[in-house]
Amino acid sequence: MKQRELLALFALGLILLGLPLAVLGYQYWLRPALSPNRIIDIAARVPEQAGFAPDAIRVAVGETVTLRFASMDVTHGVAIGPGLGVDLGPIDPGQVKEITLSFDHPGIYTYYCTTWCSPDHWRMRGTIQVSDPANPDVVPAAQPDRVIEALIAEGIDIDAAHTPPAEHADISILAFQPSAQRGELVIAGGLDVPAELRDPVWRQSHTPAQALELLTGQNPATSERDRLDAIAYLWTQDTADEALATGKRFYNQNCAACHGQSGGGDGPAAATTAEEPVAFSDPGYMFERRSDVLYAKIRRGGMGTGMPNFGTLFTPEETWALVRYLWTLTFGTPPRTHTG
Ligand code: HEC
Ligand SMILES: [Cu+2]
Repeated sequence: MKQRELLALFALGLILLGLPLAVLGYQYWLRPALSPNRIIDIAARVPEQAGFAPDAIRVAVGETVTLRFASMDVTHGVAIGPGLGVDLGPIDPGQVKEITLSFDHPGIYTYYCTTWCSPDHWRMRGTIQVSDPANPDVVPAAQPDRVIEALIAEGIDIDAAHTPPAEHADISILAFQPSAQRGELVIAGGLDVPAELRDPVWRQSHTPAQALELLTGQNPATSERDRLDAIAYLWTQDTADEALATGKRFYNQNCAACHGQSGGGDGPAAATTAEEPVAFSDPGYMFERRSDVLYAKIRRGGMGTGMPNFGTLFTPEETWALVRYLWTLTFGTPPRTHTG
């Protein structure tokens, strides 16, 4: 009897141990041995415990690699940018997710966590250096950003701390929530819109407050509400649905934890930052903002404020999509009544 029990226990032990061993053996020995391409295993832990390991990998142009992400502690999420559109979604503890890809050009890409896993979550990033096999030692240079260069040439200090909204804004603006929806009707009703305000390039480098001044000069008899609504419309109208959807997806994944889902500056992680996250839903604050400066801040981050830099995660186009989405948090979604 005793012996049979022991035997049964032994058999059970073999099964309990053997199954995971077989899985591991397949994953880390058989599968790599059979795989036609290189498999790179990347362990994901909260940044306080080293984040991604490894946090830098090198790939040659044209090489096909499989990146295999395993979560070792809590639920993480993995996306790779800029501009690759790779999003593996959440990865639960013990789970493994992989992507097989290759790169056509030398460059630097970033894999990053998309789930708020810890207070240092946004530091959870790793780089993929794609180099030319002919010149493997040449580190691909970052492209200069023309928008940021133009701001610097203009003498704007992107790294300057922003002025708190209360000291800044026009009280009349704060008392009222401008609406893009109503603004369209105001403009359709015959408001005289100065040419600059119709120009997307001008709007990009000017604040709604500056636009309001021009609009008021041209339409002194119109009510201030109508003028504010018109600005709200102008600042959101040329956002294509597609860009808006991209901006929203990126925002909810990467920004809402601090800035709040609807832009109130009140996300669950807002309390962890050195400075208070900006409230994009506050028109009084946003009336004093320029789109190109918002763009630059997103790409470069705010030194010491707790605002991360996102320039290595998003393309310039993706960053603009984010800026456009921010304006809809202020002014609402533009009406979509036109077809062609
Ligand atoms: C870890 C928290 C955190 C996350 C995540 C975060 N931000 Fe911020 N953000 C801040 C803080 C704090 C500030 C305030 C910095 C300051 O005082 O100028 C800020 C400032 C900004 C500003 C500058 C506003 C201005 O007027 O100067 C922009 C634009 C911005 N964030 C956009 C974003 C976007 C877009 C994302 C996501 C892609 C994002 N933020 C993610 C914390 C965060
Ligand atoms: Cu994370």
